[in-house]
Amino acid sequence: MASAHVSAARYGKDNVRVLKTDRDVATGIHTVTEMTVSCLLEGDIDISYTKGDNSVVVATDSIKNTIFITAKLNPVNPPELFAAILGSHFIEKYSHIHVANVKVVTHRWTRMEIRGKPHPHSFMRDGEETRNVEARISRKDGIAISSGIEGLTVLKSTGSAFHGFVRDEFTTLGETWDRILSTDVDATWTWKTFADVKAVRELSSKFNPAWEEARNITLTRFAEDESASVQNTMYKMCEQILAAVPETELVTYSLPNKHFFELDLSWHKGIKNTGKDAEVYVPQSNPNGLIKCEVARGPATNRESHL
Ligand code: AZA
Repeated sequence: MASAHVSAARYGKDNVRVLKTDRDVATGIHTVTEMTVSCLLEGDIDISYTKGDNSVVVATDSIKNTIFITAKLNPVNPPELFAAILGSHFIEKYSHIHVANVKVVTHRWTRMEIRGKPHPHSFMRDGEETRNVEARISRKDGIAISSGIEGLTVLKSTGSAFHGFVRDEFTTLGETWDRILSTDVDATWTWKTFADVKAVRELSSKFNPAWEEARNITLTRFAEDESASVQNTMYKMCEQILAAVPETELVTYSLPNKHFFELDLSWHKGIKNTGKDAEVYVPQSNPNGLIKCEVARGPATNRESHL
């Protein structure tokens, strides 16, 4: 057998679904948080792969149990703090575990408005958008957290152009000064590294406003920008989030360009349905453009990309 070694390994439980209720007895107002959690551990675990020695393995079932117990004993909101508490547990309890990679996907349960008033205990799923947190809790490197939004689907029916691009023998796309723009927003903002869970706790009050700010900036920019391209609009969003949340150092967006093709209907009685007369479009499911960017605070450096 050729000489080989484990050059990287991590394991744990993925897709752990948790719902936590918070019941305010005084007011009768309930809050619900539904999350899908992943927790993958790294450390001195090579012998479980190379020798079948399970003495170093914290079973994935125990990792799942720990997620439930941690959710019971701690706040799950903000998810950044929950992720940090969960990951820190593993490196504190097991001396041979050096890193925990925690992902928390929080699903939307928006409080219902009933008869014009927020209902104390009824909620609705208003879209597939999620609030995501990815945390790497490391004995050596501290706690790296990035927060994000995924699956926020938006569309604008004007205020978007795309012209001046390369024209050569491969080009069929026409220039446009007015088109439909639609995308599923996937955005992340990365926080300055935290020394430990105490440092995360100290910044705890910033995480929810940052998510609100990033979501608001995304929607407002999308709606109000006279877009020259997806590239240009997303860059403006990144810049604005970095300015609004000084504790962040990096923002990324990944935006599919969901195309809506104009349809020539002139074959039917000369009907006009293109250019300024376009009303009926054909939504395309694929292929789609995919535009990504990462914007870092300060001048350019040779840092590794997160895309
Ligand atoms: N960016 C856009 O905004 N629209 C496009 C592109 C692009 O790179 N390519 N085709 N259409």
